[in-house]
Amino acid sequence: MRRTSLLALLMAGSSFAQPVAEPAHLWDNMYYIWLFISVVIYLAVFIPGAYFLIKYRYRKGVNEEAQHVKENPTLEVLWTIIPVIIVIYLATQSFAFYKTQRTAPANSFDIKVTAFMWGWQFQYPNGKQVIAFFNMFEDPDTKSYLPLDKIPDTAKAYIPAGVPIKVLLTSQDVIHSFYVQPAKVTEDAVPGRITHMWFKINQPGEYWVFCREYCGTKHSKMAAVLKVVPKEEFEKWYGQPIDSANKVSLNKNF
Ligand SMILES: [Cu+2]
Repeated sequence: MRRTSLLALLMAGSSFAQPVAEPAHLWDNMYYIWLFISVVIYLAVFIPGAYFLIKYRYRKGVNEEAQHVKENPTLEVLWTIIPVIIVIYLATQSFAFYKTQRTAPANSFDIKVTAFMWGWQFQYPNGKQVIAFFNMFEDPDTKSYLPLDKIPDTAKAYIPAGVPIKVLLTSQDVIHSFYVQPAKVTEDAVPGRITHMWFKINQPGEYWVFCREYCGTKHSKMAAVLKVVPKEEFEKWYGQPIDSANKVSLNKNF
C-alpha cells in the first residue's frame, strides 16, 4: 500500500497523506499504476519500433532481403514471462482494491437511502430523516442548480467528517444510482433490493450527490447535498428532533 501511494505521489505530484474522500484515493492510485505501466509498455514498443523502421528502411542494393530468423528461445521466454508477471500484478492489485472498496469498514455509520423520482430520502439509525427533493436545489427562474449557500441546511444530509459511512440503498420506483462525487463511488438503487456502498469524507464542507442512472424527466436535477461537519457538530444535529422548517419544505414540495 505504501509503495502504491508513493508511486501515485510521484506521478501526480500531490499529497495523498490525507485524502479529501475515500475510497477516491484508491481509484487514483489504481489509475496511476495502470497509466504508468501502459506508458512504459507503449514506449518499450514504440521507441525500438521507430528506430528499426528507420534503420532497416528499404534502400536499393543495401538490404533488399530480410533476415529470416527461425526461433529465439530466450526472447520468447522473456516476452511470455514479463507480460504474465505484469498481468498477475495488475489482477491481484485490482482485486485487493475491489475488496477494499466493496467492504465497509467495521466502524461504519449506517444510513439508509431511498431513491425515488426524483429525489433521495436519507434515514438515520435514530429515525432522523432528510428528504432531498429535486426542486429544493433548482433555481425556479433559470432552472439551473442553486449555489450551495442558497440551499437551506434542512435540505442537506449531515455527515460526520472522517467517519466511514455505509449506505444501504434502495429505490421506490425505477433504478437510480447514488453517486458520491468526491469519493468517486456510485451504486445502483434498485427497487425491491438493498444494495450497499461506503465512503468517507475527511474534509468538512458541502458536496453534491447526483443520480447516475437515467431515470426520467428530472434525472438531471436529481441531486442531494452532503453537509460534512466535524463529529461534535454532527452529534449536535443528530440529537435534535426534525425541525419544523424541514416539515414545511416537505409539504411545499410534495
Ligand atoms: Cu434517478
